[in-house]
Amino acid sequence: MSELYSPSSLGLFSAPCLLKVELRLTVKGLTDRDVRSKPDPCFVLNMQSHGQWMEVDRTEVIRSCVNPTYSKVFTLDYYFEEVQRLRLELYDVNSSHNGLKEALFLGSVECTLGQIISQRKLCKALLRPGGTVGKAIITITAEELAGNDDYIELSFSARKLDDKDFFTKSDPFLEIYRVNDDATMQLVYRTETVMNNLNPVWKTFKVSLNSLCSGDHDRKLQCTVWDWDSNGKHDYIGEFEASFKEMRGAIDGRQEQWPCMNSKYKTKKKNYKNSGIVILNQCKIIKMHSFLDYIMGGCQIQFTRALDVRRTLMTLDPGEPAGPRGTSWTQGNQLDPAGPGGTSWTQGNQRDPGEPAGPGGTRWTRGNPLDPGEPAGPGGTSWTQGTQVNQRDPGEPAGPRGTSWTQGNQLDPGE
Ligand SMILES: [Ca+2]
Ligand SMILES: [Ca+2]
Repeated sequence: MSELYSPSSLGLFSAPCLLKVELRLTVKGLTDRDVRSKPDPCFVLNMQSHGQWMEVDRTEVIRSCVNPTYSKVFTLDYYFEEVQRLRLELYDVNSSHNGLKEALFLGSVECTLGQIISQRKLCKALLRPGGTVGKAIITITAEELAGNDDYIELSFSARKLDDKDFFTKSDPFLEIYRVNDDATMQLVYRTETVMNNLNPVWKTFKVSLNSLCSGDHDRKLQCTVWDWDSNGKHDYIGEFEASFKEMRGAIDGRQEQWPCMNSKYKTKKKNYKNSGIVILNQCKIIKMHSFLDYIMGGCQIQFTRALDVRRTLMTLDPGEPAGPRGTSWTQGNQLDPAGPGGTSWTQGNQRDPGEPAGPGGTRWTRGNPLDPGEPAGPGGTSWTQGTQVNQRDPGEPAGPRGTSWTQGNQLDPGE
C-alpha cells in the first residue's frame, strides 16, 4: 500500500486505542486522629469528565490504620489519546456505617492516568485541605491487563485456627500476596473478617488471573491468616505458600489444603504441628473471551465498508474553519442536518439503494454542497481539489479498513 494511503494520513483510524489497567493504593504516614484513636481511611476515586469530577469508585474502609494497603483494585480503561485526570480523595470514615457524609476529609492527590501508567508506580504527597502538603505519601501502582484477563473465583475456609483473643475467639481474615520477580509483595486480596470463629468460611471472591499471578501459574503466592483486632494491631496467626497451579487443583469440586504455619512457634514450641488448616473449597476459572477468541472460535462477522464519493463532491477551502476532527469542508457543499456518524448526505440527490455505503455508514450523493456552518463529515478525512473517489476496482489493493480506492483518485500529500 502506498504511503499516501496510510491510515493515519487519511485520518481514518478514529477508534480509540484502549488498554485496561488495574490501580492499587497504599498510604504511608497518616497521622493519628487523636491521642486515643487512629483514622479509618477510605479513598474515593474521581475522574474528570467535561470539567466535572465524577466519582468512579471507592476503596474499602480500613479501621484504625495509619499505613493502609487497600485490597480494592480499580479497573480503568486507558485511552492513549485522552488526558484522563484523576483525583483521589482521602476520608476518615468516623462512623459505624461507611457513608462519607460524616467523614472527615483528610486531603487529596491529583494526577493523570497516563502519569501512573508511564511510571508504573507513582508516589505523591497528600495535599491537605487548604493546600498544604501533608506527610502522608500515597503510592499508586498500575498494571496492564494485557493478554489473559481471565478471572478466578476462589472459596476459602479454615479450621482449628489458633485462638488469639482472651475472652472471645479469634476474628480471622486471610490475605493473599503475589510475590513479584523483584521479591516485592503485592496484595491481591484481603477477605472479610469472620468474628469469633476458629473455623471461618470466607466469602467467595473474584480476582483477575493477571492480578493473582501475572499469568505465571507457578508464581509464589504468600497467604497469611490474621486475627483482626479493633485497635488495628492484628495478631498474626500463620501463613502458607501456594501457587495458582496448586489452587487449580480445587477445580471440579476437589479441595486443596495447606497447613497454616507460625514459624516462631515452630522453633519454640515442642510438638508444634500448625496453627490451623486453610482449605480451598473451590477454584473456578471464568473465561473472558476476547474479540479474537470469537473470531478464532469460528464466529464469522461480516463487515463491509466502502467509500463512494462521486465526482468532485467537495473541494477544500483553506480559509474555512475546520470541522470536528480537523476536517475542512468547502463551499458549495451542503450537509443534511442528520449529520455525520450514521448520516446521510443529501440535497437534491437521493440515496441510491444500489450504491455502497460511505464511511461511517454514510452514503454520499453527487453534487451536494456542504454548508460551512454545519458540522463536518465522518472520519476526519480531508479531500483535496480534484479528488475523486470512484467505484471500487477489485483489482486494486485495499485501502485502510478494507476500502478499495480506484484509479483517478489523488490524495494531496500535503494534507
Ligand atoms: Ca474476638
Ligand atoms: Ca481479635
